[in-house]
Amino acid sequence: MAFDIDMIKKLYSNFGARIDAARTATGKSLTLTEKILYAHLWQGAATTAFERGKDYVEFAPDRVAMQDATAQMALLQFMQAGRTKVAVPSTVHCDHLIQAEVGAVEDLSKAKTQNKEVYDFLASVSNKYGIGFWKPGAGIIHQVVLEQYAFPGGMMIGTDSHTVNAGGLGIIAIGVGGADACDVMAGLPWELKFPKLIGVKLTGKLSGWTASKDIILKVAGILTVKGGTGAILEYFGDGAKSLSCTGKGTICNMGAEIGATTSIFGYDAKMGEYLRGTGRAEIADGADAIAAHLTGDDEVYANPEAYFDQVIEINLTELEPHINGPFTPDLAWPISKFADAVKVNGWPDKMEVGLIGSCTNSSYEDITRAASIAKQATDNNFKAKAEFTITPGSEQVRYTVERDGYLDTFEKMGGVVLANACGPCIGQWARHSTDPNRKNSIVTSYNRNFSKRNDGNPNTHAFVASPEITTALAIAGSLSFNPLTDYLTNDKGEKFKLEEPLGIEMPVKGFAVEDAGFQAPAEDGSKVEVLVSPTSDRLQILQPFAAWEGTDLKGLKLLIKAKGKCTTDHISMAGPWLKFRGHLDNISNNMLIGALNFFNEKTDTVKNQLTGEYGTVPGTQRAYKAAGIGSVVVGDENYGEGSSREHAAMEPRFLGVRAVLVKSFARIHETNLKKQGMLGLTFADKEDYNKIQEDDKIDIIGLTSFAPGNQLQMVFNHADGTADTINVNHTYNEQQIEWFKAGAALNIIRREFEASK
Ligand code: MIC
Ligand code: SF4
Repeated sequence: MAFDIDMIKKLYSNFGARIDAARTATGKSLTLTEKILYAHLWQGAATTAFERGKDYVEFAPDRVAMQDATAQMALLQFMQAGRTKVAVPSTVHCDHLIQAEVGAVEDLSKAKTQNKEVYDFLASVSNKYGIGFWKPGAGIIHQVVLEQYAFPGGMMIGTDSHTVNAGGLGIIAIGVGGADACDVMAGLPWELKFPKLIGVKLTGKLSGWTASKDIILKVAGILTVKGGTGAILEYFGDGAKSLSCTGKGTICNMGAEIGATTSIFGYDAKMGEYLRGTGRAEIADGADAIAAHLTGDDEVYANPEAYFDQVIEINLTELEPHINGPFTPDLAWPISKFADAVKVNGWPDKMEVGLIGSCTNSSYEDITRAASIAKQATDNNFKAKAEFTITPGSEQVRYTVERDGYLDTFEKMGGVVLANACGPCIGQWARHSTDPNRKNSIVTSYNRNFSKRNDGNPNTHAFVASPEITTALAIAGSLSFNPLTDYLTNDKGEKFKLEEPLGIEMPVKGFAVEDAGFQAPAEDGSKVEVLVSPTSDRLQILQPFAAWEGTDLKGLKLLIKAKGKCTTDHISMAGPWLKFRGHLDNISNNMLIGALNFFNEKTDTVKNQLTGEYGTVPGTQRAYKAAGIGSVVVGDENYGEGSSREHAAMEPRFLGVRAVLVKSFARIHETNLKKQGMLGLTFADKEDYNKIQEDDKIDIIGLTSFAPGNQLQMVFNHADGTADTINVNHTYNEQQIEWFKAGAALNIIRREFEASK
């Protein structure tokens, strides 16, 4: 379970020298982000000034973390890389596959039976290759990483977009697809476009009902779901130092919702306290010794406009609690304006369920603040009007808050404690509903609220808020309740007002746990066998994708022109489909079923150009595949936003889609497409989106001279005999073009391994 202190000490001992070299190379003072990035340049990579948003740079991350739903594909790929052990400390966390239904104990035991095959697979691959394994029930990956592994000044990647949560402890933590994780575990460099930098200056101090969550809800409103794309957000200022370490984690966590590569805070006293409180005093001592390197240079924070590409300033003293939604996390409402918004927009005022916890908000502090509200309801003989659930982030937090009586407080209020897992946050929720067609509202302290995300129901209006606001609203059972100003009346007619929440950052008696749920790998895994049954419907050994045929691509069919938001949830839905995450053929049956077809405004109904009939997207694509015909997917802005799941790239690749052409991509998804040997292209002129017609046959020209910076051409041959030729952009560098040619990045690793034998 132990973090790798030797690795950390080694990094810290070179830190100053690397930063000095970077200062000399760039000729300027450095932000914290730059310091950490430069300290992690791949060995041999030149320390030079990189152009932000442009230069691809190779890095050497210190760690890899994987959650069960994405680890399956990451490790199925790793098994083909020909290595005997992972090259950097890595862990697997079983958190996504547990369905929330009645409560922690029953749900966990059911999950262990239902997912036995997958858990056994993950446990044995981990054992074989030297990967730490966190069993189901141990907790949500990001909370466990924050408690056990994150450290100031480090760099880690994780196969989940909320890996960024660890930024709360001053580490550059980035969400990636499984193929990227596979590279790093195989001992190869990890490549990232040198990011743009957004500085967020926090002044003042939080008070009353306002929590760390409200800072990121506000930032999301300012930057929108696309505003952080290609950028790292660096928080600084006195306001930043006043936030608890886990509160910082919450802010970094939801940076994923604005597309940020990651977010980070400089090392400070709160982080030191958290490290010591979670049994990592050695790291705190090491960080104290190089504290000046673990924050941005003074000149940078004194004059941020000169060093960041964009600067945002937020005065925490004036910040109101926020509620964001519905259907998108960037629709930000200060609580004083929310009741009106509910009325004007006709959102269902009745709040049916309040859900707190998740990787975003399940710290000791969060739980204690929410519990202080719950307790007031019980003390005033007021029974919560809405259903209420709590998902603790880790067994350590759960055990500690139970010991300290907080779970009891929630239960008295009518709350149900769910397993330490993602549960309803990822649609693993058997919601008890009488009529799924009824418009209804829920509020969560989670991060995402895309349509259908939590319960699969498009009629559910999901809003996100802090745990304390969520709790207050659940008590009142109404979206338009404002706990800052409004009163509640109990059955006896007694009127009362909820007092401001009171939280405790670190447990006074310290954290405790009986069994944290960790399983260490075998020292020598060579004898460990990894079994995948050929008849399994949940796991399937991967077959390599075919290499590029060496010619331009002609006569492709348009599979779908997707309209509007097309997140990874639209491309490869989670919820009921999570069970097929290790079986590429089976999960491909969900490909793009949530995407809206531009031509008929329907989901999962596209024209099959071979028959002229309308069919499902996967069904139609399978027909093209059977006929040996490739296809093209067309999309709108920020295509593939949301999660890191590479299934959204592997499914189209597997079913024979040859290119995805969109107005813009979300970062992780674009990389995932490239890794899998797919063409991910963008319109040079976004207006060209309008030229694409339902019956188009498509050629992609220029592939024989495919080179960095060169446009490609696409010809859209319309049914009436006319054609439009358009220019399309790409961001492939030389190495990524090699991935395309080889059919996938993994094919190259495999080839090199074979050659080295
Ligand atoms: C999510 O929050 O959407 C997930 C589930 O954690 C995903 C990963 C996945 O799809 O497995 C993420 O955020 O990357
Ligand atoms: Fe799990 Fe939700 Fe966090 Fe994703 S966002 S890791 S699904 S709790």
